[in-house]
Amino acid sequence: MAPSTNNRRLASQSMAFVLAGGRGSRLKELTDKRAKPAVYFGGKTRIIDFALSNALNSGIRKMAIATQYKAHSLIRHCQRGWSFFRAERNEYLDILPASQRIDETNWYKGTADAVRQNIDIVDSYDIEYIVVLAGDHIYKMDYEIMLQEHADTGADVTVGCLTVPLAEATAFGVMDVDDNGRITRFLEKPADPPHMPGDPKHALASMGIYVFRWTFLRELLLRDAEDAASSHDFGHDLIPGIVANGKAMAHKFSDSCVRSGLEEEPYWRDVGTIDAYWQANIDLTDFIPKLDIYDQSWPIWTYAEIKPPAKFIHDEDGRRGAAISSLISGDCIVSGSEVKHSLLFTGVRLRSYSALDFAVVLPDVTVNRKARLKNVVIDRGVVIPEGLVVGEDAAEDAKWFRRTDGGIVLITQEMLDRRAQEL
Ligand code: ADQ
Ligand code: ADP
Repeated sequence: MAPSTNNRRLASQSMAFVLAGGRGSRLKELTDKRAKPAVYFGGKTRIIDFALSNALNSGIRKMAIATQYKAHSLIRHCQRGWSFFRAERNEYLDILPASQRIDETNWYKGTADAVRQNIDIVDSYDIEYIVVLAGDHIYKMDYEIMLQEHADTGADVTVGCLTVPLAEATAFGVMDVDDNGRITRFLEKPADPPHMPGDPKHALASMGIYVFRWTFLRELLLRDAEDAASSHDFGHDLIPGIVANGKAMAHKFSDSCVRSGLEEEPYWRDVGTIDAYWQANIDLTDFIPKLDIYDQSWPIWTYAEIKPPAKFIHDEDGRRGAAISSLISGDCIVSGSEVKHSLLFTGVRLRSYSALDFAVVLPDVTVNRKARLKNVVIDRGVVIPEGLVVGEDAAEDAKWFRRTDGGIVLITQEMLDRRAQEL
């Protein structure tokens, strides 16, 4: 169980600054129209809802979201879903699009610059601590525990970290820590990452989340802005600088999970590739998923329209419409068709004789008669033509759609339109 609200002393003096400007280009066409934090995840929610819900459930009531790349879908979602903060209660949620603050040509140059360009807004929140978060990870975490650790150790920065396989560590900030948890070396995305002592298969990686005292970070940002050699990025510039000249501490996600009791096994996913995105969604269909989205003590908040319930019906020929080992959201209609090991977002319609197997189907998709789709991700609003078969012939799939090396097929409307024109 999470600590009770009267223990949330530090969270109430803190803000969450959520970095949500990155594209997430490895998600390919899924992020052609929307930034990665706005990508749908888990049936009803979007990726950014996890960071925002963590902050809210941790007791943080002041939040800012920095956006940049293809921000419209993200901004619309945050305005609709996260607009319940009330200034009268000293609660704030500000959406901070790049290029509209200091002058109209000044985009955020890096993650630290995204905070620096909004110093005046952070000042106005009158906070002691700032929790810098990435808007593009799936996990549950109680930031009060990290804040307490930060205050107890008197660190200049506390960096959230976890253990990752050495082979994947090149995509992360990788660190060495001493016996007290102090970071002694920090390498951003090293080509040849160092492994953990006594564990040649793993590295200690940054989660890209940081706690600072605001007065400390504020000064650091102003100094960094004057530094012509800096790329104004937390991972490249600020964190290595503090490791060299100040006191940087590591906060272990696994310890945090044990202390908060939120997850039995630490669960954190980047979902940065189509394979990882598909897998993390499909994992939710497991008998006991590693990520518990049903935990009432740590709800994942989102924007959701009020929709009618999901419906399963026999078609006119008397064929059963059924789903098993699947998550089916509101306003889905499964008619004379079969759904297995799949996750259907809101408003998906399945017509007779169609079948889905290991499918992640984004909102408002229609699957027409006799389509059979396996190991797929289907983008929002796609209309699957009658009789389309995907997941049985790799060469045919790769001809029209984006097929990953892992054998997952992403289907968008643009791909289907091209196919229809050329056939
Ligand atoms: P990356 O995630 O690769 O590494 P980055 O691309 O800078 O770093 O993205 C960090 C976050 O900031 C993302 O949520 C992204 O959406 C956002 N972002 C990127 N550019 C932005 C901009 N100009 N304005 C606003 N937001 C922006 C980071 C750390 C690593 C760490 C990994 C963990 O640098 O040390 O290991 O996160 O995933
Ligand atoms: P969401 O990401 O909310 O599911 P869509 O997939 O419908 O939204 O679209 C992604 C983004 O692209 C949205 O911000 C939407 O406003 C924008 N968009 C969609 N279609 C068009 C279009 N034809 N012209 C311009 N913008 C569009």
